[in-house]
Amino acid sequence: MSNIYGLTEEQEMMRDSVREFADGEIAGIASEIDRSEELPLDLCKQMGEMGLMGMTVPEELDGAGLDMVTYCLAIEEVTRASASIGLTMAAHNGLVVAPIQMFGNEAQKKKYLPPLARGEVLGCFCLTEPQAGSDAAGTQTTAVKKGDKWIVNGRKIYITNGGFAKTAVLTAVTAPGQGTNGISSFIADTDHPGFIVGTTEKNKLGMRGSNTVELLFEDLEVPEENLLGGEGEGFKNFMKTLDGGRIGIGAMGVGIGQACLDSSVKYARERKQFGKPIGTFQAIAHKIATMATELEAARLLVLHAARVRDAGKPYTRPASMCKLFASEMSMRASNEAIQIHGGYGFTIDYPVERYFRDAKLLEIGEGTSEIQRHVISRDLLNLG
Ligand code: COS
Repeated sequence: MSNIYGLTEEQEMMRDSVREFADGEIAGIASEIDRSEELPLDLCKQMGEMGLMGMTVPEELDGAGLDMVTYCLAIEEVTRASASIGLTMAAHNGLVVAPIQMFGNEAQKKKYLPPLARGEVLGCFCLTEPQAGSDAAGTQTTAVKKGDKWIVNGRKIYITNGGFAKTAVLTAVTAPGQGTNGISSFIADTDHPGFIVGTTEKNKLGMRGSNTVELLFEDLEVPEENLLGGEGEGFKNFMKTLDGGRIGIGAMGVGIGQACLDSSVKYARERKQFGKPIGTFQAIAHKIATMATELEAARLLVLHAARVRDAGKPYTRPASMCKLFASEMSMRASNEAIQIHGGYGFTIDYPVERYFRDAKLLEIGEGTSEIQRHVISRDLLNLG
């Protein structure tokens, strides 16, 4: 197909090579990754070698030096094969590499970005706490300055990559009583004493191959030079990080949507009932038409948000819009994909039940659909 999305030759080439990699190396083991609930770390390393773990990091820091549009194309392709691997990649790039790149000083970037970008180490983003989910400012983790160190205490939950990460970015209250301005962000080495990996979530509804853990910080020592951004800027830094992350989640929605469409078209052409392929029945054909149309709309919203960001313009609203629409689209698409597959779709013999389970997380992680509607509407209404 000719280039209908206004992509550059370089963007198309990268998309095609990630597609080939995802089809060849990930798609065949996606179901096994889901069933075993184990993140294949060697695959992450391989992805690092391909430049997928530091996509927007400059080449001089061992990254691929690519733009947000290319990043989204890659996330889509990887997620189409396995959403668990797509999430691992999105959390690493969008929530760990990105804030260090955006808010880190030169020394921090030089120290932390190259190994992350090469995929030698994984990163995790530590925001969510038992009392701080949608209310991200409800953080109870504290960091107290003692000499040339910050002493961090607290508990984080649902942390993607947390069980394997070597580099963590985290938020903690440094000035109690000052609301969001009293929260700072830090880079922590996970092999320091006091960084404790707690319970690993098992039997999640979906994204079973992605690693989700509880983390405990018990007098974790963070050197003062690891403050990320200025003191009291942590909440805003993490909000800006999530704006970018949400574009990545939108791209994941497109990946799952595409997988649903591919499976549904194939099945509707092959499966015969009443002596004809079921795709000849309007009830099925129209489901596929709706799925394809909504998928295309989501893809364009994601590309738009990525382009706004690449252009250096404010992207909070387009990011939330693409995340909201693409995640809900992927939920509808996977629901309809199962319906098209009938009883077969309800079993693990076909991948559509996995798409359905994985899609649900996209409506929750990196801000629920309710939070996205809140962000979009308050930006429009401007009522304070
Ligand atoms: N970019 C830059 N600054 C931002 C921002 C953004 N996207 N969002 C908020 N801020 C700033 C505000 O401008 C405000 O600054 P001032 O104090 O200078 O006025 C400050 O941060 C506090 O913002 P706000 O008052 O909006 O904070 P709230 O406590 O009302 O929280 C929401 C806002 C609900 C949007 C936020 O908590 C949120 O996104 N929650 C969802 C969290 C989430 O996605 N978690 C998933 C983590 S899983 S990886």
